[in-house]
Amino acid sequence: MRTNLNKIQRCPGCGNFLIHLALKQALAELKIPTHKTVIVTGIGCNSKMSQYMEGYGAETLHGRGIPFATGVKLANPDLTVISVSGDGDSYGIGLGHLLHAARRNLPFVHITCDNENYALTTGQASATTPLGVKTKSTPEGNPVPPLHPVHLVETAGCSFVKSVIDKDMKTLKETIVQAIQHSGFAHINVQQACPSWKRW
Ligand SMILES: Cc1ncc(C[n+]2csc(CCOP(=O)(O)OP(=O)(O)O)c2C)c(N)n1
Ligand code: SF4
Repeated sequence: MRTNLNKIQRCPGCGNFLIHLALKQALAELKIPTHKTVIVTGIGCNSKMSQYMEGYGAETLHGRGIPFATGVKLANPDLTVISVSGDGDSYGIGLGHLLHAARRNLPFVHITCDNENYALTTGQASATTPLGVKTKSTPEGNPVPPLHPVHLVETAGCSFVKSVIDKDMKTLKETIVQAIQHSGFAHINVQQACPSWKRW
């Protein structure tokens, strides 16, 4: 259980501040005690969320947060398990885990902080980077169309999947509350600001 929180390190204007706050507000509204909460993250800018919140948390491997969260939920179904990762993690290296979590329908929440790039590694194109956009890895414009995460996860059988913008804090907090209360797997794609790399 983490009680000594590290100094939060994010760029000014990062949407992860808003997602983090909305998650804290949702857990507070539902009165879920810290000893019943587990935040599981992959690796990425977003993934410090598990370090920056009171309670239990694990910063796992890039793309492997969902299997870790699955194990936690199976071992102790009484825990509220929130998995958080980036679009690079959720829709790239970890996509298989996301789709199988949707099929299995275990009751935990996965939040994707979708800033449309690999931010921690300094702004390469991801599976949600729009077509034609210039990034570090696509200097002449992204030649590959983005996938549509909500349709994809819905098609895999997920009965709760929503896309929300980070700056609409009220909707974001309410969506997280509904996702936690949902009886099966719930996925939230958050359109996240990344002023350092997402300049489109
Ligand atoms: C197996 C593995 N592959 C690659 C990396 C390098 N890596 C660390 S973070 C990251 C990208 C993170 O992007 P995203 O998941 O979108 O999160 P963000 O940083 O944008 O929040 C990569 C490729 C790694 N740590 N582990
Ligand atoms: S690089 Fe982007 S995602 Fe990472 S902390 Fe800075 S603004 Fe946030």
